[in-house]
Amino acid sequence: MAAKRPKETQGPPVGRRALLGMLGAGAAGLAAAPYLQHGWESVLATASQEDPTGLSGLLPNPGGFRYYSVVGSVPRKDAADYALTIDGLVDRPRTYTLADLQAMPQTRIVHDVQCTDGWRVENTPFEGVRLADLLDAAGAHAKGAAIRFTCFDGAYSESLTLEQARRSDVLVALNMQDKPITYEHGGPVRLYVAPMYFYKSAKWLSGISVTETVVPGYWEEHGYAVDGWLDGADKHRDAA
Ligand SMILES: Nc1nc2c(c(=O)[nH]1)N[C@H]1C(S)=C(S)[C@@H](COP(=O)(O)O)O[C@H]1N2
Ligand SMILES: [Mo]
Repeated sequence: MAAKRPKETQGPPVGRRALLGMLGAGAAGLAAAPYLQHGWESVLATASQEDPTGLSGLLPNPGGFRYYSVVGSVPRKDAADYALTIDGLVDRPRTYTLADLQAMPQTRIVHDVQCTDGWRVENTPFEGVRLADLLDAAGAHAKGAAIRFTCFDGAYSESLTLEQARRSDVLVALNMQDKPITYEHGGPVRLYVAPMYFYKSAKWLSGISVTETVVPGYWEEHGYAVDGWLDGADKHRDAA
């Protein structure tokens, strides 16, 4: 599968698969637990990580998706307690409820989803608020050049440059496959960065912070490319 993961080889030599392999190699067993519990489909997911041939990626699984989480348990949030905070280098920091986000103009994008593990789900609809609209409402400062995303799983994070974040194909998504995003897929709200590998699309999104420089996200600290462009992505597409 290494051939399908060119982005990973551009960073430091420790990719996700190597990290998982090392952590799983014995002494670090306890520390490894949250990593190895990569998702609810634990049998499939574990098979994928331990299968150097990548053949397990060909196993049938519902809808073609794997469920990924870097922690073993994630709180559930709904309209009653979900909150998305926008802060950092902005004029108007704000916290949005789910209802606030639902009341904003919605954009629907249909694009292929692609994970660096080799699986892909073609023509997947996502729908939600353009991140650009939220950034406009917040009024990013001139020295703000990047965005840091945080999640209510308490562990995952992601980043985009401000230019990338303003693209019209980057959503704070409320729907996936024309239904409210399920808990397993990162609901009620996840990021969706259509032109990049799916690791950029942070699940269980709870924080959007404008920063002066890019702060590498969770997998990027372990060797993933900060710019997760898919092959063939139009990197210079105009912002919204
Ligand atoms: N909070 C959080 N977001 C995440 C991840 C994660 O582990 N935690 N995994 C990423 C990776 S590597 C992929 S491929 C997709 C998987 O999304 P899915 O579980 O909805 O299929 O979520 C991305 N966003
Ligand atoms: Mo992924």
